[in-house]
Amino acid sequence: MLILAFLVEITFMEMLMDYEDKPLVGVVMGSDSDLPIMQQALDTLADFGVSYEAIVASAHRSPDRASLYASSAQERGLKVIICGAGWAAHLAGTMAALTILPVIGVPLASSPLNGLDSLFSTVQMPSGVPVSTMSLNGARNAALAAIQMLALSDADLADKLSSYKSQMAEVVAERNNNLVAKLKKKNI
Ligand code: AIR
Repeated sequence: MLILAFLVEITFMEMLMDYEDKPLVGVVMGSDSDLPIMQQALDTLADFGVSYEAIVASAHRSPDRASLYASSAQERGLKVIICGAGWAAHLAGTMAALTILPVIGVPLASSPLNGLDSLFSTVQMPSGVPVSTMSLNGARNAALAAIQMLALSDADLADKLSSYKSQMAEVVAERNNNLVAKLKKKNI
C-alpha cells in the first residue's frame, strides 16, 4: 500500500516536471468540482499570457500530494500558488506551511454553509503563516493578484496591468454615459 502511494506520487512529480511551458503560477483546487469557479483564474492568467499549471490536490483526501506539490513548487520555478477549496478549506494554509512562495487562497462557496466555512478556514491563518485570501469565489481576483506580484519584476506584465486598469475605467465611463442617457429619456 505504502509502495503504491509512493509510486503514485513519483508519477505525479513526473507529470509536473513534464509541463513544457515552465509555469510561473500553480493553480491548485481541492476537487475537480471546483473547476467551474477556478476556471476564471485560468482564463485570466491566459488573457495576460502568464504560464500556469492546474492540478487537483486535497489537503484532506490526498495530503501527500498536496505537501509534495507545495514543497517542490519553488524548486520547479513557480513564483506564486493559488489555492481554491470549499468546505473546511485547509488547502491554502497547508501549502503556505510548506513553501516560502506567496500563497493566494480562494474560499469557494460549495458547501451548505455557502462558503462561510471555507472563508474562515482560509483567512484565519495563525500569525507567521500568511495566506492572501480573496473574496468568496474570487478566482479572477486571485489571478490578478498573482499577476500583480509577477509584474513587480516584469515590465511587460506591468504595462498589461496598466492597460487593463484603463480599459476598466473606460467601461465604467461608458456605463455612466448609458445611465445618464437612460435617465434623461425617462424625464422627457
Ligand atoms: N475539499 C476537498 N478536499 C478537501 C476539501 N476541503 C473541498 C473541495 C470542494 C469540496 O470539498 O475543494 O469544494 C467538495 O468536493 P467534492 O469532490 O466532494 O465535490
